Amino acid sequence: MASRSYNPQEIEPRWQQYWDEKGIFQAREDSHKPKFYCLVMYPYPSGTLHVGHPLNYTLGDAVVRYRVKRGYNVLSPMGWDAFGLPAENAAIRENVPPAKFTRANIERMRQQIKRAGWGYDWSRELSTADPTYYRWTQWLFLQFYKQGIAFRKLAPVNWCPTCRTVLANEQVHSGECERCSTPVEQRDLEQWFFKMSAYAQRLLDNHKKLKRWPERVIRMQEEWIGRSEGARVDFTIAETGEKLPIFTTRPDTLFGVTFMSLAPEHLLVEKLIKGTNHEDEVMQTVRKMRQLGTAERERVELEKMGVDTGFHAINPVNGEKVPIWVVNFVLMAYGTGAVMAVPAHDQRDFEFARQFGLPIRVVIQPEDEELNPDTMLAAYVEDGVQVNSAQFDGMGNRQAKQAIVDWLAQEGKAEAAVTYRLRDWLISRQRYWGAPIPIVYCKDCGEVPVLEEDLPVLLPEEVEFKPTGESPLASCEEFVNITCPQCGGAAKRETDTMDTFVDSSWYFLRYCSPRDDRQAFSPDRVHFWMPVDQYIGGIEHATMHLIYCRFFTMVLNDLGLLDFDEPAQRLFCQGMLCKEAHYCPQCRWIPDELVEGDTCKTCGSTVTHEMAKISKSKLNVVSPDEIIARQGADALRLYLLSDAPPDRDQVWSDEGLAGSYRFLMRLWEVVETWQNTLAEVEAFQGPADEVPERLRTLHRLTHQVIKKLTEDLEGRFQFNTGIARIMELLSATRTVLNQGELSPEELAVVKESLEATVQLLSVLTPHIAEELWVKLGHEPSIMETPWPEFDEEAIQADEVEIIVQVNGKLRSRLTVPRGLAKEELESRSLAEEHIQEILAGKSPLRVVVVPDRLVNIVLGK
Ligand code: ANZ
Ligand code: ZN
Repeated sequence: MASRSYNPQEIEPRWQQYWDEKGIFQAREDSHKPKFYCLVMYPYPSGTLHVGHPLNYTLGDAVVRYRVKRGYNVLSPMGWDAFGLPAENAAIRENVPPAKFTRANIERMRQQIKRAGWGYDWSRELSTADPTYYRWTQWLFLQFYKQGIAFRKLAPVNWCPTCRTVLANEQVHSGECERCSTPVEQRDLEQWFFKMSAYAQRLLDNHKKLKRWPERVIRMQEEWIGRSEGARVDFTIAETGEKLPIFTTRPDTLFGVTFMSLAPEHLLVEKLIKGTNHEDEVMQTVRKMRQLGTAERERVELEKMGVDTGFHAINPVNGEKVPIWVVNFVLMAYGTGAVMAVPAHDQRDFEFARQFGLPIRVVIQPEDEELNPDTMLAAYVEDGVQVNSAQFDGMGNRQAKQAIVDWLAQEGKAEAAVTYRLRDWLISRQRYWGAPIPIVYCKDCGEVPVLEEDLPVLLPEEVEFKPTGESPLASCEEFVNITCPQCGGAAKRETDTMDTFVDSSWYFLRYCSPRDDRQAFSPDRVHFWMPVDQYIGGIEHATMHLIYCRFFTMVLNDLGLLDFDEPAQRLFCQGMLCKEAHYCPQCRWIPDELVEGDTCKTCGSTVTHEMAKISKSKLNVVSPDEIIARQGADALRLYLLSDAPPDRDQVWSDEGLAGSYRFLMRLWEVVETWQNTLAEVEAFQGPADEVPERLRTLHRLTHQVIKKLTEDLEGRFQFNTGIARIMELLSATRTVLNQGELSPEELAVVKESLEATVQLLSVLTPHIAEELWVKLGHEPSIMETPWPEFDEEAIQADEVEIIVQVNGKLRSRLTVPRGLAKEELESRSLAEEHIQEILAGKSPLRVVVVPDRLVNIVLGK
């Protein structure tokens, strides 16, 4: 038979079609087999695969194929996170309806995904923008609404006074409207929320159930949830007698308070200064402060602004009156929006006090130096001893925290309190391309939920996308005007749509029964498949999505709709792919092709290079399509997994990709060259001690590599080192083959190694593996053959390390052949140099020998 060369373009589509026809990845529910649900984060249908996807999906595919071979019922679904801003922007820019734009993108990306050969059960495909899906997103909203978990309240939004519209955060550029450059204001509007703050503690407590989530993700979530222990302390406004509660983590510094700080949005601000003669002046500054968003105001480098209200607060510990200021670094959404300022012990307060000439009073002294408020260069934030603190003087400050709160609590002026950074989830978007919030407003009945049987609230497709800045839904009369479900009177629909993160908070449940038109998810199917056994996605989702979907699962558990409260057993987050990007001062970011050395080919300017996360904006993208067309999907997959541990960021290298391709060619050639010779023997299957002497090493290596890959696929995911070992195994096999003159017994062992190589690769580079499996004389599909088992006996090195003790103390180690006789072990130990020194000519009383483990030499006194 003429030798054929490796041609991925020919073999890959053929095997993809074969798997498809055989239904290899169709989920089955066989009650005699264990189940495995492998979920990869579904893509946003932007039009082309993002470079992050191939790594994510290749990892998932390896796990899926491994479980299929292990005989599990495997669920491996794929779908589309189809709502969102880019489709809406394309509609405005190019005048294509978002639905059409999205559908076309899905078609294209489905083809791309299929061509990469990742195995999915396409019969379960879903799109969140499909009414058959968002009907249930709306239904879930109604369940949340009934329980008070979905609710409406005033919240600040970005408001452009010129366009008279709400802006998304993305539409605000350095504090200005992207359309008209008017400074954006923060305005309070009625918005929809999910009560996620009520789940803050449970989200933290449940971390103990997530033992198989990356440590890094748990840390990030803890930070995001941001639990702080401290106290709520009530100050009193001197002029009005009103209470002014604050949250502090440092009640030990209460005697050091020299002023109070209010957030610019604090309700008291306007109330206090209304009608005073400095109202206008103060409000002007306050309005300026309100313009900045939360994130900007939290930055340490923020330029501090403040204004004195002229009012005072009474400190409950000593009755002292301190001025009340409004400052830009206090956030309304944290604690109570009011802060007791202690410049001596808080850096921001310190800087503020210095800037505005406010007093600084030290109340905690370090052990080894005396702080002087006039000469201090920074706040003292460490522990120390209380001073200027009345009866608490001399107490350690940690102890004082508790003591001061206890003392104030007796008079009802304070109580221990816990605060979280985690906010309620603002889910309403003043946007078109999302699931409409199923609520109507009736002038008689008020806020009324849409009846469940009237779902879905369909998103009208034929709407006008004129760039007025107003949401197209609000101007769509047929959508807005409706009759009230309660009284039949005239009513108006809510025109806000839901955040797309709501869609992705439950898609994994829908995959269990994606065509069910009677319920969001079938309890039986969910019972069978959930929780997800392995979730795989990018580290950029460590907080938002991975907290939202946990929150959803908990709420559904509380509603009795799920009997578990965490969505995924095991999580793996892959790192990001980076590549050199080039910047030309004239042409800005330019692609590789337009660079020669340090020169821009277009304009001749000197170019600078930078390693950056692969992104369209920096023109450093690599196209999976082109690579697959050139070197094939298998080479791409192998490269992505072989380059670095997949949880780290990796740097793209064309050279690395070429190396993976060469490896596959080499493997192909070995099988091509030797298939006839090997056809004459059966692969070796016997016990390790029947392996011909000359092939012991190869046999051992084979089983070591099987073990390594098995552990990676069971969840360790260190595929880069696993692949290195597979490569090592192939070279060892070639070396043996090239030595020639192998007996049939020896050939059998070679065949075992080569078949193992192909078997291991069947989950990493599945197309070539299928093809070579047939060449090695088997029926397809390799996917229907079991994963190779490793033989522990064979893995054990033929040599063992023996511990040599003298009077029970470790004195030396020896490496000897496994199974060495007792007498021989004893004499070798006694002859060892170091032991000879210790013996110093004496002969031992006794020698205890445990073969393959230790020798203990007992010496007399
Ligand atoms: C007085 C004090 C003295 C504070 C001191 C700190 C040091 P974490 O740990 O992040 O929870 N704070 C309270 N509410 C705030 C708000 N809405 N905006 C900005 N800052 C606020 O931070 C808690 C501390 O942040 C609180 O403890 C309060 O300042 C401030 F030597 O109270 B502290
Ligand atoms: Zn009504």
